[in-house]
This record gives sequence, structure tokens and C-alpha cells, in this order.
Amino acid sequence: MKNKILRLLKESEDFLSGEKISEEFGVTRAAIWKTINSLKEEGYEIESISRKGYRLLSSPDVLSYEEIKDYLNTRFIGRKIHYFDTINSTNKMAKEIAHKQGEGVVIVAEEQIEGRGRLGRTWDSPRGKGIYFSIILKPQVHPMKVSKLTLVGAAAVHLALEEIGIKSKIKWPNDILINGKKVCGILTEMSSELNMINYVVMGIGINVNLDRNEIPKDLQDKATSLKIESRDKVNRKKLLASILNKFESFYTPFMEEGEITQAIEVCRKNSAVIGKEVQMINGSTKRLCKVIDLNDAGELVVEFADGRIEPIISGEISIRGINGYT
Ligand code: BT5
Repeated sequence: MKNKILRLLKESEDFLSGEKISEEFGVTRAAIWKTINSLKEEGYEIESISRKGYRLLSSPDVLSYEEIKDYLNTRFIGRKIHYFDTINSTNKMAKEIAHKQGEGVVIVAEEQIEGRGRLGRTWDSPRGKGIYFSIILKPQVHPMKVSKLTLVGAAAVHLALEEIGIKSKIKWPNDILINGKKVCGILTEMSSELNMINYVVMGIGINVNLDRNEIPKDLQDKATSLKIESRDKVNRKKLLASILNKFESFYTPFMEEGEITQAIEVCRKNSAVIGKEVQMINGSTKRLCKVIDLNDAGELVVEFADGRIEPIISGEISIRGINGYT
């Protein structure tokens, strides 16, 4: 009932009388009063005047389904959102519940206390300042095809940022950079049998409204936020919905065919690494090479010092800048 009352409040331009609400839902005025109080506790600013009723003044800056659904135009991505104020890691939670969830279910949190990066690294996730979410996917393709799925997330984030006037570059395979600094990281994890995927969890973390002093000291020279770069606060609700909208359109051809031509096109055009000298890092080995292209399979085509040209399926690279490789 809470969400229904909230919807009524959002749709009504003037005061909504308690009587009207109680008629509509067949509940007592006291029950309505209780619901209104619980909405207020969640951060909704609601004016109540006797004999006039209730009026919604403002909604909190939270990423619940109620708050983002007006901006969503997806068919299945994000149509069910599990929202948490605080969580260990949205990826961890997504993996725990994936077996009983349908395709496109999203886990969102305002804060992660054990946000994770690749290879056991951490992802700094301060409360209410970023967007931290994971999408549960169940594509019917061979598990070998999953590594390129990260590019679908990257292309969706890139285009959603472009839509709000923020230019970013995609650092294959899982980073989004602005002015050479990381603003978003993607962590794709999978559970599969030999020939069949049980589920894929794609986790995306974006630094949105952090000020410079809110970026951890050890990350200051390599991380940034949308607010720092655009000098403006960004609407997290609209941005999350826009990413999910774009994600669905890039992901749909992948579900059965394993094709992501359009996403690869976006990643190729906006690559931070094509044409650059980079270090290819694999465990403890680092090899210098030049990035030639991103091929249609989503692999990075690189040329090594001895002239050998090879497609790389997955890995990690650091880009040569004025201060060495970053
Ligand atoms: C990533 O790993 O970039 C993947 C990050 C994925 C985070 C999302 S948030 C929602 C979901 N739930 C999770 O628990 N995770 C996902 P990697 O390429 O390994 O980069 C990790 C490195 O980035 C760290 O070792 C730091 O150097 C740096 N880093 C950590 N927090 C950062 C931040 N907030 N902004 C920029 N860089 C950060």
C-alpha cells in the first residue's frame, strides 16, 4: 500500500485528502497516517495540513525501484530491483540469490562495505555518493562468450554519460575513464557448467557525486567522479535508469545469439587504448605492446615488440602516460 500511496502523491498536483486515500484503498485514516510517517522516515518530504490532506514536497535521492521506474523504458532489465541501504557487495548478494531470480533482476545499494573489484581487490563505495549495482543475467550462449559481455556494460555507461554531456573513454575491458582517471569499474562474474551458463552477474560501480576530498587518498591520482569532472551534481536516478535502458538494448542480441556488434562499435569508437602503447599484465608477467584494434569478438588486438600480432581475450592493461604506466 505504501508504494500505491506514494504513486498517488506523486501524481497529484495538489493536496490529496486523507478521505480520498482511505476511500481508494479501503483503509482507516490512522493507517494512512502511519504509512505517511513511514514514507517521511524514508526521506520523503510530505506536507500535511488538516482538512486539506497531504502533499509531496520532495523525494529522497535514493535508487529504489519506486524512484527510478519513471525513467525506465526496459522490458526486463531492472523491472525487479532489490534495494539495500547498506550491503557487503551487490555482486555477492546477486550471486547468492541468482538461482531463484529471473533474468534482468537488479541489486542496488546506497553503500557497500565490502565492494569488490577484480582479483580480490576492493571497490570504494561511500553511501549515497555513487551508483553500485549488479544485474543478474541468464544468457543461453556458450560460457566462452561471456568475457565480452563486460563491453555491453561499458558501452551502456559510456552512452548514458554522453547523454548528460559527459565525455568518457572506455579502457578495455572494464574501466570507464574521464580525463584519464577511473570513474567506473565493471566486475563480471559467472557460474557455469561446461557448455551452459547458470548465471552471469555484472556489477557496475560509478563514482557520481563525490567531491575530491571524498576520494580515498591512495586513489586521488587515478580516480575521479562525475561531479568533479562536470562540476555539477548528477541525478543518480536518471543515470541509473538510462544505463539500464541502454544495457537492455545492447544485451538483447546477446541473449541467444551471443552478438554484441553495437556495443563493440561504441567501445571501439571511444576506446582509451586503441593506438596506444600499453603494458599487458597477466599475473606477474608484464609485456609491452601496441593496441591495434578491438575485433568483432570483443578481443583486443595487440602488436608485441617482436612484430607478433595477437588477439587478447581477457586481461589487464596499463596505459603509458607522462608519468609512466598507469
Ligand atoms: C573493477 O575492478 O574496476 C570492478 C569494480 C566493480 C565495482 C562494482 S560496484 C557494484 C558491484 N558490487 C561489487 O562488489 N563490485 C561491483 P578492478 O579493475 O580490479 O579495479 C579495482 C581497483 O580500482 C582497486 O584496486 C583500486 O585501485 C581502484 N578503485 C577502488 N575503488 C575505486 C573507486 N571507487 N573509483 C575508482 N577506482 C577505484
